Amino acid sequence: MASEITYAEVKFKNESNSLRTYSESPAASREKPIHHLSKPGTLMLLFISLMILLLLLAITFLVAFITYFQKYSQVLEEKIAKKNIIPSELNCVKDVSMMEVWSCCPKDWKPFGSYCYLIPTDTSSASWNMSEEKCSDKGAHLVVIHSKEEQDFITGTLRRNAAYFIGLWDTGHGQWRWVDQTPYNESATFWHQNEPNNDDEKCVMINYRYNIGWGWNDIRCSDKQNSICQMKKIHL
Ligand code: MMA
Ligand code: CA
Repeated sequence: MASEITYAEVKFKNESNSLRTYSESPAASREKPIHHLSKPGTLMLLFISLMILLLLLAITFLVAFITYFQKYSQVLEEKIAKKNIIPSELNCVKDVSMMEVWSCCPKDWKPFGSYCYLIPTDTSSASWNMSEEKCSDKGAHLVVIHSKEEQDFITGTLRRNAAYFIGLWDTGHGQWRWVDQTPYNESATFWHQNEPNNDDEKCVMINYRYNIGWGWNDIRCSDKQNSICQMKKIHL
């Protein structure tokens, strides 16, 4: 029994001894990684690498920012240029309803009410989308017809054997919309009899039907037709 206790004491001593020996051994101390970091040369190298990395990052960001800014200002400039389309020549009249104000339309455009109209004299047909784009390039849009008087004025200037796209299109199934966001008013529409008649015909033209007169017909947007552009009068 007594010899058993002695063995336990010896074992305990041995363990604590071996621990102490390990921590104090010079070989173990050399293995500690913290010893390497404390060298001033290594620290400096790490610092320089970090600085170079940061510099590279900053340069990358700067280049990306400059590229983005240049692209953005180019898009902005184009937008402004498109908005400020100034016609080279204007025809103006003194507006009786507005004192000291001149109401102007670009040369070759016809004035009526508060709008100017470009009626094609030659046959230059294009799809509905292309026609709207051509108007938009002139600072205008495909014609929006607000009243019978306006429709009569326009048709009075058109050729009976031609057809002309107007600024009306179908956004769904009979969801008619004007290009300038004027609300579609059923009571001021001038469809030919039995038109619109086809859900695949999503764009609208105006044409003359023999013995009937002028009216609207829905046709395919890819069809090529003449077109009428319209813009608000310019006040000077
Ligand atoms: C007919 C008539 C119109 C239709 C066109 C398509 C000539 O008119 O059915 O409603 O839009 O054909 O070409
Ligand atoms: Ca039709």
